[in-house]
Order: sequence, then C-alpha cells, then structure tokens
Amino acid sequence: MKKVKVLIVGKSNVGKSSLINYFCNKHTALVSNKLHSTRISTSHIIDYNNVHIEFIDTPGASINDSNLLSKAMKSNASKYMTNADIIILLTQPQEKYDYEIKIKNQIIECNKKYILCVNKIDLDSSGQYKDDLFISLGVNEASFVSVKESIGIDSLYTLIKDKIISEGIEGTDELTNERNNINIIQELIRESMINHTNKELPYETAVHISYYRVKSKSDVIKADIIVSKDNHKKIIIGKKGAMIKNIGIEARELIELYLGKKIHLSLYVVVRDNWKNNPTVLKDIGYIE
Ligand SMILES: Nc1nc2c(ncn2[C@@H]2O[C@H](COP(=O)(O)OP(=O)(O)OP(=O)(O)O)[C@@H](O)[C@H]2O)c(=O)[nH]1
Ligand SMILES: [Mg+2]
Repeated sequence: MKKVKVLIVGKSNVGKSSLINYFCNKHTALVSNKLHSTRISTSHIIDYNNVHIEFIDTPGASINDSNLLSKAMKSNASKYMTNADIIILLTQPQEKYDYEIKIKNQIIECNKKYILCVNKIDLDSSGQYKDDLFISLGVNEASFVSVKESIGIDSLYTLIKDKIISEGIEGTDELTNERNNINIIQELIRESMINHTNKELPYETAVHISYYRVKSKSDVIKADIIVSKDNHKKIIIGKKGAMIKNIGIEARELIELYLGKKIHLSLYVVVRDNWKNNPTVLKDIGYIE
C-alpha cells in the first residue's frame, strides 16, 4: 500500500495531535492542555479516494531540560523530516515566532517545502498576529484553522490533496510499522495518566508495554508505569488502588476505541531510578533506537 507521508511539526501545545485526531475522525493521538504532551512520533493513516495519507504526529519540543529523554524528544521531529512528502508547520496566534523560524530553517536544511498553518484562530479574532508571522517567516500566505471550532480544516485538507496531485507525489510502499501500534497504546495510557494526575507528575512517568498478545475476542496488554521515586508510585496507585484503577478504566476505553475491539489491560507501577537518563529504559519504551 503506497502512502503519502504528511509530517506535522510545531511548538508544544499548538494542537498537532488535535489536528491529527480531527483528520482521522478518531481519537488516536494523545491530546492535553499540558505542555510537552506527545513524547514519541506516531503514524495515523487515512484513506481518501485510494490515496493513503499517513499523518505523522511529533513531539513539540521547546524543552530546556538536558536529560536523554528531552534530547530524544527534540530530535524526534527532525528525524522524520527527511522522509516526509509534505510538512505542515503548525503554529498559533502569538507574539513572537522565534521557535517557528528555527523549525522553518530545519525544514529548508532538509530541502523540503512546507504548508504554514495557524491553529486556534478562535482565540484571536483581531488577526493582528498575522503581520508578525508573515514577516518572521518571510511568507505571504497561510492556512487558518481552528480544530476546536471546526474552522478551515476542510480547506487545509484540500490544500494537502492538491499538493499531492500538483507535485506528483506518489507515496512510498512501506510495511506498516508494528512498533507504531505499541507507541500509540503507550501514549493513550499516558493520556489517561495525564488526565488523572496533577502538576508535574505526568512528566515524571513513562509507559512501557511489557506484554501484548492479539486474541480473537480481546487482546491482552500488560503495561508498566515507570516512575523514578517511591512517593510517585504511591500517588499513582492511590488510596486502596483507586487512582490506578481509574487510570486503567479510561486507558482501556481509549485503547478499545483505537483498536476497535475489547482488550484486557493490566497496569503495574515500577520504580526506575533516574529513568529519563537510562538508555536501556528509553530504548525499551521506544524513545531512542
Ligand atoms: N482554543 C483552542 N484550543 C485548541 C484548538 N486545538 C487544540 N486545542 C487545545 O490545545 C491543547 C493542546 O493540544 P494538543 O493537540 O495536545 O497539542 P500538541 O501540539 O500536540 O502538543 P504537544 O504534544 O505537547 O507537542 C489541548 O488542550 C487542545 O484541546 C483550537 O483550535 N482552539
Ligand atoms: Mg501532541
């Protein structure tokens, strides 16, 4: 099956994962109002008139941390740029576009063209940000959308399809990456955890699928929630296991919607000291190769 790769890049929290869920008409990418939600790139495929479009979500990295995890997140989007057929640089109404200039330069270094798209236009009806955006990026046009209000996305989709046709993009014939499924499931469990825990805790945790068996009626999935401190383990388990139970219920619902079938999900909380700097743990989770 030939697929056209559409890579979505941009600062954290601009709505990259939200846009992908909208295109796919399905909740398969982690969405949250917290910064640095997405940790790993995932592919989401849709079919349109026999054209298979693979939307690739990326972590929006503008992190200052210098641990191994942050480095992996920062390099994630650029790793996929060279193979992308189309790149969407997603941004939002804001005062400065310094981060977008950096991404644009990265795209140009890879010898690629991009579609500039501004999401969250529902938050700024004045449009005053447009001059700064155009001057900063040296362009004179962009797509303006609001995923939340369903504005402009059909036009963006048409733009993508027109580009596929006008540039004669045929797509590539690649085997579906088995790892992608695992990555999406890990991210959905993280989404449930983000929804149930407060403050910084989601940043201190990771999810590793330790066991996955496909069965005819319901798949069996076991996942470790990795934390670095005993007191984080206590918080995630909660009083009489209430917290982990609720995380599990929501995660199961999200995964069942994604897979379109029933699953049996078991969650375990595991303490791994300084896991963000542990190459073995990061490799197991798929954050580094
Ligand atoms: N007001 C408004 N909020 C939006 C819109 N689209 C997405 N959001 C919200 O913006 C927040 C961030 O959305 P995400 O899709 O997780 O952002 P992201 O770019 O994937 O972020 P990272 O994964 O951290 O890089 C969520 O709370 C969304 O509900 C929009 O059009 N308008
Ligand atoms: Mg995201």
